Amino acid sequence: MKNIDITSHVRGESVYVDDIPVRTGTLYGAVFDSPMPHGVLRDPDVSDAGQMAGVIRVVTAKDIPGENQIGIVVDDEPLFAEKVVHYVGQPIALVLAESESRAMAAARKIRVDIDPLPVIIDPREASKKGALIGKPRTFSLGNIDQAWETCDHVFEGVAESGGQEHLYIETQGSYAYRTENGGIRIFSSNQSPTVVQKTVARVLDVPMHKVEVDVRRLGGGFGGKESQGTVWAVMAALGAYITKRAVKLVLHRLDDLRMTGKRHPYSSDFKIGLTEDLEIVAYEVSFYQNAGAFTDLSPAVLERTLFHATGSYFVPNVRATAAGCRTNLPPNTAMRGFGGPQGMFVMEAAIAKAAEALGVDASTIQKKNLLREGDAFPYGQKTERCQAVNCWTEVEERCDIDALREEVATFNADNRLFKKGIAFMPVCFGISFTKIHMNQAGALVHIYQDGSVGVSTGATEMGQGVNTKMAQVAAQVLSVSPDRIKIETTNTTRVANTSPTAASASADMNGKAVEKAGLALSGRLKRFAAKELGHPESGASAWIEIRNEQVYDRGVKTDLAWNDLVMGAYLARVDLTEHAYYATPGIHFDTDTEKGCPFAYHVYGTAVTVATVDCLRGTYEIDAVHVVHDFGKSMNPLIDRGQAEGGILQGIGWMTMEELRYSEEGRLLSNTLSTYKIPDISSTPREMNIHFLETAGSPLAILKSKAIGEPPLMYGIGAYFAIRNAIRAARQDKALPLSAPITPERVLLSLYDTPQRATGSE
Ligand code: MTE
Ligand code: LUZ
Ligand code: MOS
Repeated sequence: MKNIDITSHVRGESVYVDDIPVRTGTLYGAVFDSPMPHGVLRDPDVSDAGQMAGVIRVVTAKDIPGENQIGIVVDDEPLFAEKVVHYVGQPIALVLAESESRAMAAARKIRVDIDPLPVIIDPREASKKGALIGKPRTFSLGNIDQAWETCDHVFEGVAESGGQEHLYIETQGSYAYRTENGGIRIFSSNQSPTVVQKTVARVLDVPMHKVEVDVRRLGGGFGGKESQGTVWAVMAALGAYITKRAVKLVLHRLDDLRMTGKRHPYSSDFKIGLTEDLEIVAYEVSFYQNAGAFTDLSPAVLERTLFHATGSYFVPNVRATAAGCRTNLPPNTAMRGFGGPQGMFVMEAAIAKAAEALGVDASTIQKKNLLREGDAFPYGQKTERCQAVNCWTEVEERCDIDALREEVATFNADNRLFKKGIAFMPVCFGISFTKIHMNQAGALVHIYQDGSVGVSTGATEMGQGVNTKMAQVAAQVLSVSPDRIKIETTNTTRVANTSPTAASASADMNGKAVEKAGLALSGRLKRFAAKELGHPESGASAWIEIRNEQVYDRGVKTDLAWNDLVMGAYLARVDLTEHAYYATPGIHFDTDTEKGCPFAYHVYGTAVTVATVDCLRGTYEIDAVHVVHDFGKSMNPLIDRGQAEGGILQGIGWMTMEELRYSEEGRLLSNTLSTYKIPDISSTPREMNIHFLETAGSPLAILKSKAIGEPPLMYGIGAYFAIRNAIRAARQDKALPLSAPITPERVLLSLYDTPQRATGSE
């Protein structure tokens, strides 16, 4: 089934926050943010700004009726800086004016006096100075200290991975106005309506029932609107609360780039031990997470790094330690993969280092150590329906790996200035929020008198197709045409206490709630139909079936069609509405022992990436990405393939060209789209072959269709190692750093001992 939004998207009729028709008297917001990375803040001077024509109000921390606090895990983040600023881009004031341009002009007139304090932007330096967020955590398995003695080879090293900008097409934004009796309604581009509701209530000091949050869709979120969409929603709500006028706050792209957090950069130490026949027997890793200035979601991201520290491999002796390090950067946050990619990158770096030192192909080590059925992860859970080996061998066959290797070897022998490299990247990603309590969802389903259906859930649509999947579930369980289903906005008054749309689990969890509601409704309709068809006895509803909008009685088609059934049920006073609740069963985790069974299931797959490096220029192309992925029984192959392709490209971007640069004073240097390059059509792999592995799926996946949102991003790690292998084909003698992204500049520096200068004498 095609995406239900396809027509309105193509016609430009889909509504985003900036498209909502504004009410008369609407005010526009512009945020004034800290120009300094760290320092003591004197009272901001807003008088010039406040006197400008069209400016209605300048809001600062002093105007907050409730708490100046928006922390999601820990209460350490003010809405507006007060007394101290902690990063360049930290909001200090909100200007409200009659037009956006006036608001922005006024914001530029605000003056602040900041006495500088020391600045830290490096996570290792933060760790040395004890600037940690929470306590470091350690996951372990076996006995690592003894294990080293049994190793024939031990290698150590450092791996670095950079941050990543979400670059959702729709920037952060919200629209808010007051309703009667002190209520407030907020339209937001947001993955977490309930978090917005709760935080607005806290900042305004009103009960949650006064706050209604409504999300039609997001023009992309990618994790960047899991916690950080809240800030702007709360500001709009606060502005509306204070001025009693509607307030619209949509960030300009450059403000969004500067003020919001990104994927966490990590710096890590690893040590890997192998036997003579390349079995990995020991792995030790220390992660230094660059968390930024406030906690945000960093401890949860850190936790997922630990969960995925050993990637797709079974390692019997493991010690993985992770520390969240507080720096003077914008608070880094959720981004597709949520710490998982950072953990897996270090494991792959360790294997690459071992392979290079031993003179074997990394894939030999990778393949040998893949997870098998029943293997334990360091956190105690064991693999079930493990597809790691199946995906690997299937992709080897599909891409004809022997011929491919031969082709690459011949190419490399024939070419001096161009070199090719191949890399395998196996992925194993756990599905569920790692915080157990977050694994709950709800749905509200109405059948209207004409037989059409309205479905509300806690999931937000951000381009990943969750609304289409919800419509499919409802259509299937009620056995009606998908045309009869409408997916409503995500609204806190219809489905309450929702978890963010995140962790790739929204289709599963919200879908299961829709399925439950649908089953309850069809059960009720069948009981009614049984009576209508002359079977008053209890249990007779078991004879009734609804198939393609038609009622069947003991397998025989009756004259009773869906429309008449629904209308008849209504007249007979049958409740045609159902709310259902789903909580993922069987998952648990104990943070004292760091053991449990945190994931409903794992998603598996393997990618083979081929890259070509231009050794004169340092540029490269990704020739092909061949993937075999375990989608389970995909309920929507079109959407799932789109998720895989998009995820892969985003992963390639993170590992290759997307480079976030901060100055030593914590100022974002890559602050425009000319200095922060994301993959465009010309950097897309020439070929992306994504094969759906036939598997049984998981009973905890919606309709056995496994979660797909995040896992494919990690195939992008293969691009890093394919490029690295191409460089090594040119320079076997040279020790290369394990540092991502591998930008063309870095490729060039790896290829030549001395950077070539135009006037150079070399
Ligand atoms: N796809 C699109 N088009 N836009 C997005 O913002 N977010 C990703 C992924 N795919 C995203 C996307 C992230 S970070 C997650 S967690 C999942 O979608 C969330 O949706 P799901 O739980 O329905 O998979
Ligand atoms: N968000 C979250 C996530 O709060 N918890 C998670 O475990 C998670 N995992 C992936 C992406 N977002
Ligand atoms: Mo995705 S990082 O879970 O929003």
